[in-house]
Amino acid sequence: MNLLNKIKTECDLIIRVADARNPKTLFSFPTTKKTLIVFNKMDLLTTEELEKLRKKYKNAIFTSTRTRKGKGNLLHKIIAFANMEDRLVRVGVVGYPNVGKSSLINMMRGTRSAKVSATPGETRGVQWLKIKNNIMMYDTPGVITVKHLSLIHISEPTRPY
Ligand SMILES: Nc1nc2c(ncn2[C@@H]2O[C@H](COP(=O)(O)OP(=O)(O)OP(=O)(O)O)[C@@H](O)[C@H]2O)c(=O)[nH]1
Ligand SMILES: [Mg+2]
Repeated sequence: MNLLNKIKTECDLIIRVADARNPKTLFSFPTTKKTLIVFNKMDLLTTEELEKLRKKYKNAIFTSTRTRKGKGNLLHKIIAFANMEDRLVRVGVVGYPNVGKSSLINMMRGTRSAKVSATPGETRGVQWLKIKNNIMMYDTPGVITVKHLSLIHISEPTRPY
């Protein structure tokens, strides 16, 4: 089973992460599971750019793992979901390479457990990390699709995930 299908099967809640500077990095992820959209790296946006994005994506959560903005909001939404389910819930974090998936998980946990790097493709394997007693988060490698290849300039050959 490929990784995205595995996430769809195993996770109860899916977090789709994109780089706020480039909303096109939000790839479609059709699933019947509850999904949250996160635009990370909001610290790199001007106030005007942020306002525009907020208007366009009214239900999205805006975060910065640098300034920790949006942490409470995202955590609140995850906890609210977990409390409703009243059992251990698994949260899958998906997105293109380098958008800040591992950084987000570290921010939610409050510790640096997931490896972060400026180099896309840092996260190789997949790992479960506990963020609360009843919440596990699934850190995954960035997913590279054909659409993504047209969005970024890649100087090195890219491994397929
Ligand atoms: N300015 C800024 N940089 C960030 C933010 N979040 C992450 N970064 C940086 O973005 C780079 C990638 O972060 P990662 O957390 O490794 O991204 P990832 O999505 O897990 O990447 P892969 O595992 O390679 O798919 C690192 O250099 C981080 O320090 C943010 O909110 N603001
Ligand atoms: Mg990572």
